[in-house]
Amino acid sequence: MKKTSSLPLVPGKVRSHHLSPTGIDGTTANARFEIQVFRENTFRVRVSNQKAWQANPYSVAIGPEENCFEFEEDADYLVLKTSKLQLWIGKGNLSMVFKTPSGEVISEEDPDFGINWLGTEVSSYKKLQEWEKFIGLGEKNGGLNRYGQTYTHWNTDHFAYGTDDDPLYCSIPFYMGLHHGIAYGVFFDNPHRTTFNFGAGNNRYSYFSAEDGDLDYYFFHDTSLPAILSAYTHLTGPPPLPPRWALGYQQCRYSYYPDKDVIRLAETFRDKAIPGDVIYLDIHHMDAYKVFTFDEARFPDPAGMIRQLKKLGFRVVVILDPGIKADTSYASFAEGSAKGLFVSYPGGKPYEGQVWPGWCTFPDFTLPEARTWWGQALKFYTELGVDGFWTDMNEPATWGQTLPNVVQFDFEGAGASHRKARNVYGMQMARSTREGQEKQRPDNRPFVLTRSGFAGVQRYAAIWTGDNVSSDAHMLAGVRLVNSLGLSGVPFAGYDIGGFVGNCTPELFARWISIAAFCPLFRAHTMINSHASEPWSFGEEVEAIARNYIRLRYKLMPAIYAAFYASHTSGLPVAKSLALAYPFDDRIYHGAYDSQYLFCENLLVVPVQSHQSLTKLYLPEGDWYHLFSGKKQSGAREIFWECPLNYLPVFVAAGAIVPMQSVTQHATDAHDGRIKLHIFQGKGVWQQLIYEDDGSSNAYLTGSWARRTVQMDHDHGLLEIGALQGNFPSSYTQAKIYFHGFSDQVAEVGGKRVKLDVGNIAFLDEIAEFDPLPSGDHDFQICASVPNLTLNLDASAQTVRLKGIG
Ligand code: NBV
Repeated sequence: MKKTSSLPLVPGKVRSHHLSPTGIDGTTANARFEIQVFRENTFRVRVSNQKAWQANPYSVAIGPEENCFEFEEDADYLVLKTSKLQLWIGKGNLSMVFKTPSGEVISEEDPDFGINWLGTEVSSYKKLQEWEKFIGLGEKNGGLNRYGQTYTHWNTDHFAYGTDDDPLYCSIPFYMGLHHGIAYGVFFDNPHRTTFNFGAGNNRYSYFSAEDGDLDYYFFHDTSLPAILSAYTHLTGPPPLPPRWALGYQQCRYSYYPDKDVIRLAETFRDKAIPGDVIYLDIHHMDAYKVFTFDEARFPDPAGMIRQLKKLGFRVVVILDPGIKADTSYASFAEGSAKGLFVSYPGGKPYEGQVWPGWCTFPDFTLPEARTWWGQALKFYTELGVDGFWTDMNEPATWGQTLPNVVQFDFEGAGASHRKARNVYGMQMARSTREGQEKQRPDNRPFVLTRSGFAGVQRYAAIWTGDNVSSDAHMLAGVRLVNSLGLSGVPFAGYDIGGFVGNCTPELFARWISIAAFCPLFRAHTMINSHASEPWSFGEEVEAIARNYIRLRYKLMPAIYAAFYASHTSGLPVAKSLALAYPFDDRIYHGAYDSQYLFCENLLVVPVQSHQSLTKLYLPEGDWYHLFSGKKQSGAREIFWECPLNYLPVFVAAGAIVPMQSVTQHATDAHDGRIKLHIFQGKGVWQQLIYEDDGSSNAYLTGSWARRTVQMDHDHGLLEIGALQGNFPSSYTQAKIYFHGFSDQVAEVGGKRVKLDVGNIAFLDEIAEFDPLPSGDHDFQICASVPNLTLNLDASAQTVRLKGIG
């Protein structure tokens, strides 16, 4: 006979239900449930076998809308319908079946044990659909398609992780599924340790489980993958626009000191005409690793040093570790103890764990008073002129150990053990750091770079992928991690260029920095005692390559800034996995191509390894121009492409408009007043936003910006530079328009015929040949004979006609 005790508990028959303006709630034989219709494309499902709900107060930023659904009932189902999504709830066992408005099944739970409990563990088992693919899930290693894999969310300090290791530092329990031309999203809003199985070790189910808490998930469906991702980001809060300087090149190392070395570092960038914006101070800036202190011997005058750096156009970002040295003579410890702000054992004794300073206590960032206290303490740094913060070790990390599960957290008054609070701790540290900056420097946009996070972390911080290793495999894994974070609501993300652990080779650094020039967060970093990772640390050839790509990054700043602004409004990433644009093209999921991505919408970046000089790549449908040579290629095919160390394969979608400007030495430095519009001949109508604001304050939130839409109607040969909108003065007084792939020689501007100029364009400078290399060793690529035109800009709209002008 079967032992019934091994069987899972299931909800059982629906016993009652009750309709409200936001959804339906009710009871079953063994559980209670609530369905909320948040938006037409966003439904929330909550089921529990406990008396009280155990909501996560941290991730969701909006509430449900009222009256946006219809309700129907028959003998077997309770049905909620909107114009985008239907949910059929089986009355027999509360199994959830999601359908499109026309009745196709999107996702269905097993009717017998779709929702079940094994002890405190709660799960949802959904039938695998034929050829179903799964993407996203935040900072997770592995390929783009997560089918056949299983993943755990449990924020972990994973020094020198392997490129298949799981879990890492950050948990975002949101994924998207695809099958039969249908896409959907699932966000499991439960902060406990969770597991996602996408058909690993079984051929029937994808399922997700939490070791405790509610089954509390959001289901999204819309007509496109970007609409689904936008709905998720809308739910968990839009990413704010970063300060413009944070989009420039950032230099880090563990650690730069003393102060004169930091100044010399900044001066070297300027002397070598290598643009740069940020220098980081890692843990050696502190006195005995005590946060909110400076080591007085290494940094006798931090304010003076920061002033000098600012004159050179550099900002300082300092590291913040959560561990507070347990030492009664240390003011932060004494204050935090007196106010009861540290996480503690049951009974109230503060928990102590070992980190840099020795035994430490940890602020309870789930306690509002502790967040406020921490935010006020940041004054120490902001008054010295520090512009940003880097929240490290916030998994929280205690020398590779995990905290005892009995340790208690406030959890906004609800109380939670470490089991429930761990995954949100880092995000709350980032939040408190952001909110502190907002208080201390209300006129400046905050910048926080965090290692740990949870769903919704994009509201507070950028993420970097922790302690990676100097290897080709890590370089490519980092690209996929950043793309996956982008598929999970976090647009501002990056990896340590050159690798944190180990010694980078010259070739690897050259390749890594070339790829990273197209990464939302552009930061080099390396470990103590490892080979330096400044752009000039690997010899003249690598320095020239690094300079070229860093300069290209700054030339692309109008495209990058517009992409971040678009991301702030849409929640879509700046580095886009090809899945967002070509979700049903099977070839983009192929292991050889699944690191390829789109940067700023229309630049197709193909990451290649350091030793490769030839690569096979996949061009999706449409035509593509090779950025550096202007050569046109047709898409929907795999091609071989040469990739010498100084030329990363980058292509532009035919039709696109790529806005650029002159090189500057830092992101807020004045350019030459010209916006350069590179238009790549194609089909149909393409648009590009030019977005400007002060780059540093929050005035953009109340309309202080300058915007223009540039539109190219390729079929009619009509370019329209839209009128300037907004009340911020534009910095561009001229537009230089480059027509790539066009054979036109004349244009009509404002009713007048104008002869187009013709010239060569090099997006990268020629690399000098260094001894003992033979002359001509380095390829030099140009876009030859590109017709172009210069226009003076004022606030009004202008039209350039290329076709039919006789
Ligand atoms: O603060 C030192 C390092 C930091 O440089 C690195 O980026 C973090 O991921 N930190 C980890 C502490 C541990 C390093 C072994």
